[in-house]
Amino acid sequence: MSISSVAEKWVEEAAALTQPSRVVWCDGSKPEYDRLIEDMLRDGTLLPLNPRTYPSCYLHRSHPSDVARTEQLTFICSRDKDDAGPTNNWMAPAEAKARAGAYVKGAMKGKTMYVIPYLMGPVGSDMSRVGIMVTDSQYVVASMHLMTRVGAVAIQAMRRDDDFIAGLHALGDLSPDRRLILHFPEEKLIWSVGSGYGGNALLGKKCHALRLASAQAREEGWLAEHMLILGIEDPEGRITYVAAAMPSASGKTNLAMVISSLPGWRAWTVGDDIAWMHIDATGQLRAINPERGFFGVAPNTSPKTNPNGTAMVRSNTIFTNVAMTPSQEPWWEGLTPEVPAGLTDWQGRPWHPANGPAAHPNSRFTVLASQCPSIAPNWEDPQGVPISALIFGSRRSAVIPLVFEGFDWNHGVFLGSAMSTETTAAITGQVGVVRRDPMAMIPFCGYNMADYFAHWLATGPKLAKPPKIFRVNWFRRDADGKFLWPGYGANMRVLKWMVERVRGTGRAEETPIGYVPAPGALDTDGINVTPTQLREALRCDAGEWLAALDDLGQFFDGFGSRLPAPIAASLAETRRKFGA
Ligand code: OXD
Ligand code: MN
Repeated sequence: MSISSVAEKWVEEAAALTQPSRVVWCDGSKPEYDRLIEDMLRDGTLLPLNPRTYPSCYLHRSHPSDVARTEQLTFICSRDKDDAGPTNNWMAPAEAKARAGAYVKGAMKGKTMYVIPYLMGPVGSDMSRVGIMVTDSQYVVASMHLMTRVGAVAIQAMRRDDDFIAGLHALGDLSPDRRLILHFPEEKLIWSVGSGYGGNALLGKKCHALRLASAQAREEGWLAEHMLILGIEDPEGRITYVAAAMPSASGKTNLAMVISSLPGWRAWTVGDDIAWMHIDATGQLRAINPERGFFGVAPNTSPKTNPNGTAMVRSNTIFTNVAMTPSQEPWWEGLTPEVPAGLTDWQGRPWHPANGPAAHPNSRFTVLASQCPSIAPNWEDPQGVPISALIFGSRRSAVIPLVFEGFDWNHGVFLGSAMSTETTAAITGQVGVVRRDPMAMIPFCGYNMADYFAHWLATGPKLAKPPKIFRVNWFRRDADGKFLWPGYGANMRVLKWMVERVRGTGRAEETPIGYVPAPGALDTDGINVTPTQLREALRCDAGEWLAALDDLGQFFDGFGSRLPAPIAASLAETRRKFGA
């Protein structure tokens, strides 16, 4: 593997700072993965799972205070505070390096520093990008093997000597008091110290593929989004590709692998979390999945909610913070209707209901995408897949209808910018609190979100046929707190309506917030939804909306004069249509 001098120099600097006793360049090979697993089984970082029922599957238990992304310790370190914007934590680059420098200095003494050259995106794609991260965690190295393409493929994809995102990761003492997740967009640099978990530590994922990539995408004229990518095949075999943004732990992985309850329709998985979208020479938006695997939330993944997801984790999977049965099988809430006897909880204790759930609510599986039964045959096509529709979905018990369509590109961007959601266990903090989450990017936008809206608005006119933009909410409840829509396989009916809208055949009614399915346009044959429930799920209430728009207006005020005029205009126009 021949490596550029810029990369070599950066690795030397990282080693000088962290002072490991050994530096190992990773080649991404199977023997390398096997050696890492053996080492971790020996030192207890991994526990073996049942080799007969879960071959080559392992359980990792993280530090109990290191179980989710920590947004309050995550910073955008642009030179100018305004370039991070009001929705990001900001720290001046020099201060950030001084503070984190104290934690990383000598942090790898007596340890091995692994250098991981990784490729985000399919081999041979112009849309793929390279990262080089160093880490002292074998769990991170093994997970990066599953989540990215490691080794010479990455080095070979560099367009210039300095064409890589540099990532320094050190476990430190895992104390939240000495944890910082720092992004330096102007230097294409990430520093992460004090966490070994998920989005804090697997730097290819949130830090690179979303925070830094969103900034890089703005410079280079593409989009890096928190979106799944799905192919929808109709009974005639025609496939329509869509990308959908949804907040963490809100059913994105389930939707990406959905098994249709509509006869003749099926879904093909291209990606479950991140989409990089470029405009091709004909003006068509095309998407790749930059990742190689899935880092999915385990709880509530079951043969009922996600049969493909359950099948794909039966081998070659690293589980983190799930519970274990007496026969060494992984278990989490929702996997089986009955709780098995004799469980060991995620912290290794005999499970007792008084200690809360047996599996941590943000427990995860890490597995190669190729293991998913619904993986699209073309998921690694270097050209990506053509995107015909974009979906913004969030988790809201009230106000937001099951589905509606924006009037045009700019209005669709407004609908994305207006998104709010109820928080989940994917981040530390309170669960179920409504917060603003434009385009499901609030934790992941690497620059000022107002400029991000402007970048989206500027993308529309460059597209020959802009994708239609839809808003969905599977989570609306009735007055008794019951979900109005069954979700899961039934969501294919909503996707079918979108495909029909793309083709110009789907029937819709105009409302102040966009087009909703006309009566009878949504296919509910064979599912248990009454006409009253459907009407309630699709209802758009002027009073509720005006209150929501007031709240949105206050949020937008935080951007001051940087808020793009078309976004403010869409807000005013919606209020006017509601009679305000
Ligand atoms: C994730 C997240 O892990 O969004 O995908 O938190
Ligand atoms: Mn995510």
